Order: sequence, then C-alpha cells, then structure tokens
Amino acid sequence: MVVERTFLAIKPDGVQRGLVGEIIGRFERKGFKLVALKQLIPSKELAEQHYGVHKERPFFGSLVGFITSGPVVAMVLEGDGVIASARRLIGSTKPLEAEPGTIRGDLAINIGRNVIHGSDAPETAMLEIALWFKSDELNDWTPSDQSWRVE
Ligand code: D4T
Repeated sequence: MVVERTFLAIKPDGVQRGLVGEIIGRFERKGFKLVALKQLIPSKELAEQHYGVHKERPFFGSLVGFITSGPVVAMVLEGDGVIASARRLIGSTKPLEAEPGTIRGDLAINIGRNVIHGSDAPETAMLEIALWFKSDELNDWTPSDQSWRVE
C-alpha cells in the first residue's frame, strides 16, 4: 500500500513568533502521523532549489532572503489525503483571504510572512521531502492508537 506523505516547513516568522507548538499541534490533533521533524537554518542553495519554480518572479530574492533568515522547522506528515488536507488546514497563500480556523487565517496577516509552507501536489511533496530530508531521517512507525484514527 502506498502511504501519502507531505512536506511542511514552519517558516522563520512562525519560529520567531513562538508558534511551533501551536502549528504542529493542529496536525497532530487532526490525526496525521509525524514521520520526520528537524530545525535548521536553510542554506541559500536549499532555499533557491525549494522555491526554484518562482525564480523569475519579482519576490524571489526577498523570499529566499526571508526563508534563510533564521531557523525553519521542517517536517514530514503521513496519512491518507494528507497533501490536500494539510493545504486546507494551512489556508490561502494570502493570509487576509485565508478562512478563520486555518493556520494562516488565525495566525498571519501578510503574504510575505505567511508562517508555513505545505507541498501542493504528490510530485512536489516527493521532491521536497527528498530535498529537505535524508531517507534515514524518515521514521516508519505505528501510533499505538492507530485503530482509533483509521478504520
Ligand atoms: P508556500 O509555497 O510558501 O507554501 O506558499 P503557497 O504554495 O501557498 O504559495 P506560492 O507557492 O504561490 O508562493 C510561495 C511563497 O512566496 C511568497 N509570496 C508569494 C510572496 O512573498 N509574494 C507573492 O506575491 C507571492 C505570490 C509566499 C509564499
């Protein structure tokens, strides 16, 4: 069986504002399984690769500067439908348009300080997980209450 995984990163604004526990807690309470977690200050190379799709956009330089400006908390979550579900829990890219109840809707006001990144599709999730984590940093484990999460 193929298990779905997604890559999430709490950006430097989320870490600086002390929102790490609040944000990870939302995904844990939803029922998804954390399979990797680390804090790092991304290198310029890593940031440029991660945001490569935006390299021609006018905000690329400031985006790379921001994401490398301090610690990021990177993680991999696992569960059926986790990629789309995490995007819904995160909310719209523009925090002022994000629904209340979402992470950005509740915790952010500015697109350049939107607190968290989440993979947008299976292909990007696979690429981003491989970019940010070595395979031995991903843990295969079964929560003891798994049968209370999934039928
Ligand atoms: P990420 O990739 O950070 O999860 O954001 P989204 O998937 O929700 O949105 P995105 O790829 O369109 O944008 C990537 C990143 O760039 C910042 N950004 C974006 C910005 O600073 N100014 C802008 O005008 C846009 C479009 C915010 C998120």
